[in-house]
Amino acid sequence: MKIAVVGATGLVGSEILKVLAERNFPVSELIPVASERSVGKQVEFKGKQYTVVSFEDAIAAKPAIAIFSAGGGTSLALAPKFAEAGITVVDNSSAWRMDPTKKLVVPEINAVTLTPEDKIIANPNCSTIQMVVALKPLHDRFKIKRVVVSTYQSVTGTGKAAVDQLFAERTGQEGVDKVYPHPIDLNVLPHIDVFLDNGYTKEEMKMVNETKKIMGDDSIQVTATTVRIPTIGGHSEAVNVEFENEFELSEVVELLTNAEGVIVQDDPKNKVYPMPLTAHGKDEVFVGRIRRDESQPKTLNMWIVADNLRKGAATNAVQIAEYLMKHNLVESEEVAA
Ligand code: 2RA
Repeated sequence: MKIAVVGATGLVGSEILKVLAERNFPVSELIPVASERSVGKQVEFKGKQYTVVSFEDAIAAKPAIAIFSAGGGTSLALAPKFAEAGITVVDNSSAWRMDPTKKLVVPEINAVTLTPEDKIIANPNCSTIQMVVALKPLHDRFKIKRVVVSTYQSVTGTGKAAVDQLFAERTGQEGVDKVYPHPIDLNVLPHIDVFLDNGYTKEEMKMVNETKKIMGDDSIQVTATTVRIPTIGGHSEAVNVEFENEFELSEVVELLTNAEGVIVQDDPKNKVYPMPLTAHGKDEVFVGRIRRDESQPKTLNMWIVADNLRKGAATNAVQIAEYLMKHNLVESEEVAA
Protein backbone atom coordinates (compact mmCIF):
# COMPACT_ATOMS: atom_id res chain seq x y z
CA MET A 1 0.00 0.00 0.00
CA LYS A 2 1.22 3.50 -0.88
CA ILE A 3 1.66 5.53 2.30
CA ALA A 4 2.47 9.21 2.70
CA VAL A 5 3.93 10.53 5.95
CA VAL A 6 3.28 14.25 6.16
CA GLY A 7 5.74 15.95 8.51
CA ALA A 8 8.20 13.11 7.95
CA THR A 9 11.21 15.06 9.24
CA GLY A 10 9.71 15.90 12.66
CA LEU A 11 9.99 13.96 15.91
CA VAL A 12 6.63 12.19 15.48
CA GLY A 13 7.17 11.81 11.72
CA SER A 14 10.45 9.93 12.28
CA GLU A 15 8.73 7.75 14.89
CA ILE A 16 5.96 6.95 12.37
CA LEU A 17 8.61 5.73 9.90
CA LYS A 18 10.17 3.57 12.61
CA VAL A 19 6.82 2.11 13.68
CA LEU A 20 5.77 1.36 10.07
CA ALA A 21 9.06 -0.49 9.60
CA GLU A 22 8.97 -2.36 12.92
CA ARG A 23 5.37 -3.50 12.47
CA ASN A 24 6.13 -4.54 8.91
CA PHE A 25 3.33 -2.44 7.50
CA PRO A 26 3.10 -3.51 3.84
CA VAL A 27 4.39 -0.26 2.31
CA SER A 28 4.61 -0.61 -1.47
CA GLU A 29 5.76 2.99 -1.82
CA LEU A 30 6.71 5.45 0.92
CA ILE A 31 6.06 9.13 0.22
CA PRO A 32 7.73 11.35 2.82
CA VAL A 33 6.20 14.83 2.74
CA ALA A 34 7.14 18.10 4.40
CA SER A 35 6.97 21.85 4.00
CA GLU A 36 8.96 23.67 1.31
CA ARG A 37 12.07 24.10 3.44
CA SER A 38 12.44 20.33 3.92
CA VAL A 39 11.61 19.27 0.35
CA GLY A 40 14.63 17.48 -1.14
CA LYS A 41 15.92 16.28 2.26
CA GLN A 42 16.46 12.54 2.70
CA VAL A 43 14.77 10.31 5.26
CA GLU A 44 15.62 6.69 5.94
CA PHE A 45 13.07 3.90 5.86
CA LYS A 46 14.04 0.23 6.16
CA GLY A 47 17.65 1.01 5.28
CA LYS A 48 16.79 2.98 2.13
CA GLN A 49 16.92 6.72 1.56
CA TYR A 50 13.77 8.53 0.40
CA THR A 51 13.53 12.11 -0.85
CA VAL A 52 11.04 14.38 0.88
CA VAL A 53 8.45 15.74 -1.56
CA SER A 54 5.98 18.64 -1.55
CA PHE A 55 2.30 18.41 -0.63
CA GLU A 56 1.29 18.81 -4.28
CA ASP A 57 3.55 15.96 -5.40
CA ALA A 58 2.23 13.78 -2.58
CA ILE A 59 -1.39 14.32 -3.61
CA ALA A 60 -0.49 13.64 -7.26
CA ALA A 61 1.14 10.32 -6.22
CA LYS A 62 -2.25 9.32 -4.68
CA PRO A 63 -1.27 7.27 -1.67
CA ALA A 64 -4.06 5.23 -0.04
CA ILE A 65 -3.33 6.75 3.38
CA ALA A 66 -1.54 9.91 4.49
CA ILE A 67 -0.47 10.02 8.12
CA PHE A 68 -0.20 13.69 9.07
CA SER A 69 2.00 15.02 11.83
CA ALA A 70 2.57 18.54 10.68
CA GLY A 71 0.63 20.74 13.09
CA GLY A 72 -2.95 21.98 13.20
CA GLY A 73 -2.63 24.79 10.65
CA THR A 74 -1.13 22.55 7.98
CA SER A 75 -3.71 19.90 8.67
CA LEU A 76 -6.65 22.30 8.45
CA ALA A 77 -5.35 23.62 5.14
CA LEU A 78 -4.21 20.37 3.54
CA ALA A 79 -6.07 17.37 4.95
CA PRO A 80 -9.25 18.29 3.00
CA LYS A 81 -7.19 18.48 -0.22
CA PHE A 82 -5.82 14.97 0.38
CA ALA A 83 -9.31 13.74 1.29
CA GLU A 84 -10.84 15.23 -1.87
CA ALA A 85 -8.26 13.27 -3.88
CA GLY A 86 -9.56 10.07 -2.25
CA ILE A 87 -6.66 9.76 0.18
CA THR A 88 -7.58 8.79 3.75
CA VAL A 89 -5.89 11.11 6.25
CA VAL A 90 -4.96 9.99 9.75
CA ASP A 91 -4.20 13.25 11.51
CA ASN A 92 -2.09 13.70 14.63
CA SER A 93 -2.89 17.34 15.24
CA SER A 94 -5.74 18.72 17.35
CA ALA A 95 -7.36 20.32 14.27
CA TRP A 96 -10.17 17.79 13.69
CA ARG A 97 -10.46 16.01 17.02
CA MET A 98 -13.56 17.71 18.33
CA ASP A 99 -15.17 18.19 14.90
CA PRO A 100 -18.47 16.30 15.26
CA THR A 101 -18.18 15.04 11.66
CA LYS A 102 -14.78 13.40 12.34
CA LYS A 103 -14.00 10.28 14.34
CA LEU A 104 -11.46 10.38 17.14
CA VAL A 105 -9.97 6.93 17.20
CA VAL A 106 -8.06 4.72 19.60
CA PRO A 107 -8.17 1.37 17.79
CA GLU A 108 -8.57 -0.76 20.93
CA ILE A 109 -11.67 1.27 21.79
CA ASN A 110 -13.55 2.52 18.75
CA ALA A 111 -11.93 1.55 15.43
CA VAL A 112 -15.06 -0.52 14.73
CA THR A 113 -16.92 2.72 14.03
CA LEU A 114 -14.71 3.50 10.99
CA THR A 115 -16.22 3.34 7.49
CA PRO A 116 -14.86 4.06 3.97
CA GLU A 117 -16.56 7.48 4.21
CA ASP A 118 -14.15 8.54 6.98
CA LYS A 119 -11.58 10.41 4.92
CA ILE A 120 -10.12 12.46 7.77
CA ILE A 121 -9.62 10.50 10.98
CA ALA A 122 -8.31 12.21 14.09
CA ASN A 123 -5.63 10.70 16.32
CA PRO A 124 -6.23 11.83 19.91
CA ASN A 125 -3.87 13.75 22.15
CA CYS A 126 -1.06 11.67 23.62
CA SER A 127 -2.00 12.10 27.27
CA THR A 128 -5.62 11.19 26.50
CA ILE A 129 -4.76 8.06 24.52
CA GLN A 130 -2.77 6.34 27.24
CA MET A 131 -5.40 7.15 29.85
CA VAL A 132 -8.40 5.87 27.89
CA VAL A 133 -6.66 2.64 26.88
CA ALA A 134 -6.47 1.79 30.58
CA LEU A 135 -9.85 3.26 31.52
CA LYS A 136 -12.04 1.61 28.85
CA PRO A 137 -12.05 -1.96 30.20
CA LEU A 138 -12.78 -0.59 33.69
CA HIS A 139 -15.56 1.68 32.39
CA ASP A 140 -17.19 -1.25 30.59
CA ARG A 141 -17.26 -3.25 33.82
CA PHE A 142 -17.76 -0.73 36.66
CA LYS A 143 -18.91 2.49 34.85
CA ILE A 144 -16.76 5.51 35.51
CA LYS A 145 -18.33 8.50 37.27
CA ARG A 146 -15.33 10.80 37.60
CA VAL A 147 -11.63 10.90 36.79
CA VAL A 148 -9.07 13.18 38.46
CA VAL A 149 -5.78 13.08 36.56
CA SER A 150 -2.41 14.79 37.04
CA THR A 151 0.15 14.32 34.29
CA TYR A 152 3.95 14.32 34.22
CA GLN A 153 4.70 14.89 30.55
CA SER A 154 7.87 14.39 28.57
CA VAL A 155 9.46 17.27 26.66
CA THR A 156 9.25 15.15 23.50
CA GLY A 157 5.54 16.11 23.46
CA THR A 158 6.60 19.64 22.54
CA GLY A 159 8.99 18.53 19.79
CA LYS A 160 12.67 18.46 18.97
CA ALA A 161 13.33 22.07 19.99
CA ALA A 162 12.18 21.24 23.53
CA VAL A 163 14.51 18.25 23.75
CA ASP A 164 17.30 20.57 22.57
CA GLN A 165 16.37 23.14 25.24
CA LEU A 166 16.45 20.51 28.00
CA PHE A 167 19.87 19.16 27.00
CA ALA A 168 21.29 22.65 26.37
CA GLU A 169 20.29 23.65 29.91
CA ARG A 170 21.76 20.44 31.28
CA THR A 171 25.08 20.84 29.48
CA GLY A 172 25.31 24.63 29.69
CA GLN A 173 25.23 25.00 25.90
CA GLU A 174 24.53 28.62 24.83
CA GLY A 175 22.51 29.94 21.92
CA VAL A 176 19.79 27.27 21.81
CA ASP A 177 16.24 28.58 21.25
CA LYS A 178 13.96 28.39 24.29
CA VAL A 179 10.53 26.93 23.65
CA TYR A 180 9.32 27.04 27.27
CA PRO A 181 8.74 30.28 29.19
CA HIS A 182 10.97 29.01 32.04
CA PRO A 183 13.90 26.61 32.42
CA ILE A 184 12.75 22.99 32.10
CA ASP A 185 15.80 21.18 33.51
CA LEU A 186 15.58 20.78 37.30
CA ASN A 187 12.08 22.26 37.04
CA VAL A 188 8.41 21.38 36.61
CA LEU A 189 5.99 23.50 34.58
CA PRO A 190 2.26 23.27 35.37
CA HIS A 191 1.60 24.58 31.90
CA ILE A 192 1.07 22.59 28.69
CA ASP A 193 -0.34 24.32 25.62
CA VAL A 194 -2.09 27.67 26.05
CA PHE A 195 -4.16 28.90 28.99
CA LEU A 196 -7.90 29.25 28.36
CA ASP A 197 -10.45 31.62 29.89
CA ASN A 198 -11.57 28.99 32.43
CA GLY A 199 -8.07 28.85 33.98
CA TYR A 200 -7.29 25.42 32.51
CA THR A 201 -4.80 24.81 29.74
CA LYS A 202 -5.83 23.53 26.33
CA GLU A 203 -4.00 20.26 27.12
CA GLU A 204 -6.17 19.83 30.24
CA MET A 205 -9.37 20.44 28.31
CA LYS A 206 -8.23 17.97 25.63
CA MET A 207 -8.14 15.30 28.32
CA VAL A 208 -11.66 16.26 29.44
CA ASN A 209 -13.33 16.50 26.05
CA GLU A 210 -11.46 13.82 24.10
CA THR A 211 -12.05 11.22 26.83
CA LYS A 212 -15.83 11.67 26.54
CA LYS A 213 -15.73 11.53 22.74
CA ILE A 214 -13.52 8.42 22.49
CA MET A 215 -15.42 6.54 25.19
CA GLY A 216 -18.72 7.66 23.63
CA ASP A 217 -20.02 8.73 27.03
CA ASP A 218 -20.58 12.38 27.95
CA SER A 219 -21.48 11.44 31.51
CA ILE A 220 -17.84 10.74 32.43
CA GLN A 221 -16.56 13.67 34.47
CA VAL A 222 -12.85 14.45 34.04
CA THR A 223 -10.67 17.08 35.66
CA ALA A 224 -7.00 17.38 34.76
CA THR A 225 -3.79 19.15 35.73
CA THR A 226 -1.15 18.72 33.02
CA VAL A 227 2.48 19.24 33.87
CA ARG A 228 5.73 19.24 31.89
CA ILE A 229 8.72 17.55 33.51
CA PRO A 230 12.34 17.19 32.38
CA THR A 231 12.12 13.68 30.98
CA ILE A 232 12.10 12.30 27.44
CA GLY A 233 10.88 8.68 27.67
CA GLY A 234 7.14 9.14 27.92
CA HIS A 235 4.21 10.66 29.73
CA SER A 236 3.18 9.52 33.22
CA GLU A 237 -0.21 10.02 34.83
CA ALA A 238 -1.56 9.72 38.36
CA VAL A 239 -5.19 8.77 37.79
CA ASN A 240 -7.95 8.67 40.41
CA VAL A 241 -11.13 7.00 39.16
CA GLU A 242 -14.50 6.94 40.90
CA PHE A 243 -16.89 4.25 39.65
CA GLU A 244 -20.67 3.94 39.84
CA ASN A 245 -20.27 0.34 40.99
CA GLU A 246 -18.20 -1.42 43.63
CA PHE A 247 -15.10 -3.27 42.43
CA GLU A 248 -12.62 -5.85 43.64
CA LEU A 249 -8.97 -4.89 43.18
CA SER A 250 -8.22 -8.38 41.92
CA GLU A 251 -10.78 -7.95 39.14
CA VAL A 252 -9.34 -4.55 38.19
CA VAL A 253 -5.91 -6.14 37.83
CA GLU A 254 -7.37 -9.01 35.84
CA LEU A 255 -9.27 -6.69 33.48
CA LEU A 256 -6.15 -4.58 32.90
CA THR A 257 -3.96 -7.65 32.46
CA ASN A 258 -6.31 -8.92 29.74
CA ALA A 259 -6.86 -5.52 28.10
CA GLU A 260 -5.49 -5.10 24.59
CA GLY A 261 -2.45 -2.82 24.52
CA VAL A 262 -2.02 -2.75 28.31
CA ILE A 263 0.83 -4.21 30.36
CA VAL A 264 0.40 -4.31 34.13
CA GLN A 265 3.64 -3.61 36.01
CA ASP A 266 2.56 -3.65 39.60
CA ASP A 267 4.82 -5.28 42.13
CA PRO A 268 5.70 -2.54 44.59
CA LYS A 269 7.46 -4.95 46.99
CA ASN A 270 10.00 -5.57 44.26
CA LYS A 271 9.97 -1.90 43.22
CA VAL A 272 8.22 -2.71 39.96
CA TYR A 273 6.05 0.08 38.54
CA PRO A 274 5.84 1.87 35.19
CA MET A 275 8.42 4.55 34.42
CA PRO A 276 9.20 6.66 31.33
CA LEU A 277 12.67 5.12 31.19
CA THR A 278 11.24 1.61 30.76
CA ALA A 279 8.24 2.62 28.60
CA HIS A 280 10.48 4.46 26.13
CA GLY A 281 10.35 2.93 22.63
CA LYS A 282 7.48 0.58 23.54
CA ASP A 283 4.04 0.51 21.94
CA GLU A 284 2.02 -0.49 25.01
CA VAL A 285 0.45 1.40 27.88
CA PHE A 286 1.92 0.43 31.26
CA VAL A 287 -0.20 0.48 34.43
CA GLY A 288 0.92 0.08 38.02
CA ARG A 289 0.45 1.34 41.60
CA ILE A 290 -3.09 -0.05 41.38
CA ARG A 291 -4.73 0.56 44.74
CA ARG A 292 -7.95 1.54 46.39
CA ASP A 293 -8.52 5.20 47.23
CA GLU A 294 -9.14 4.78 50.93
CA SER A 295 -10.64 8.25 51.29
CA GLN A 296 -13.91 7.35 49.56
CA PRO A 297 -15.80 4.26 48.33
CA LYS A 298 -15.73 2.80 44.78
CA THR A 299 -12.59 4.74 43.93
CA LEU A 300 -9.27 3.59 42.51
CA ASN A 301 -5.80 5.06 42.13
CA MET A 302 -3.37 4.01 39.44
CA TRP A 303 -0.26 5.18 37.62
CA ILE A 304 -0.21 5.05 33.81
CA VAL A 305 2.89 5.49 31.63
CA ALA A 306 3.36 5.29 27.86
CA ASP A 307 5.82 6.53 25.29
CA ASN A 308 3.97 9.60 24.04
CA LEU A 309 5.66 9.47 20.65
CA ARG A 310 4.59 5.81 20.29
CA LYS A 311 1.11 4.90 21.60
CA GLY A 312 0.48 8.61 22.17
CA ALA A 313 1.10 9.44 18.51
CA ALA A 314 2.91 7.27 15.93
CA THR A 315 1.80 3.80 17.06
CA ASN A 316 -1.84 4.79 17.45
CA ALA A 317 -1.82 6.39 13.98
CA VAL A 318 -0.18 3.34 12.39
CA GLN A 319 -2.65 1.04 14.18
CA ILE A 320 -5.49 3.09 12.65
CA ALA A 321 -3.83 2.66 9.23
CA GLU A 322 -3.51 -1.09 9.88
CA TYR A 323 -7.20 -1.29 10.73
CA LEU A 324 -8.17 0.66 7.59
CA MET A 325 -6.06 -1.64 5.46
CA LYS A 326 -7.26 -4.86 7.09
CA HIS A 327 -10.91 -3.90 6.67
CA ASN A 328 -10.56 -2.52 3.12
CA LEU A 329 -11.68 0.96 4.16
CA VAL A 330 -9.34 2.93 1.87
CA GLU A 331 -9.07 3.53 -1.86
CA SER A 332 -6.13 1.43 -2.93
CA GLU A 333 -5.53 -0.76 -5.94
CA GLU A 334 -3.41 -3.03 -3.75
CA VAL A 335 -6.34 -3.63 -1.37
CA ALA A 336 -8.93 -4.07 -4.12
CA ALA A 337 -6.77 -6.52 -6.08
C1 2RA B 1 2.34 17.52 24.68
N1 2RA B 1 0.12 16.68 24.28
O1 2RA B 1 2.84 16.60 25.33
C2 2RA B 1 1.24 17.32 23.71
C3 2RA B 1 1.72 16.66 22.46
N2 2RA B 1 0.65 16.30 21.59
O2 2RA B 1 2.68 18.67 24.74
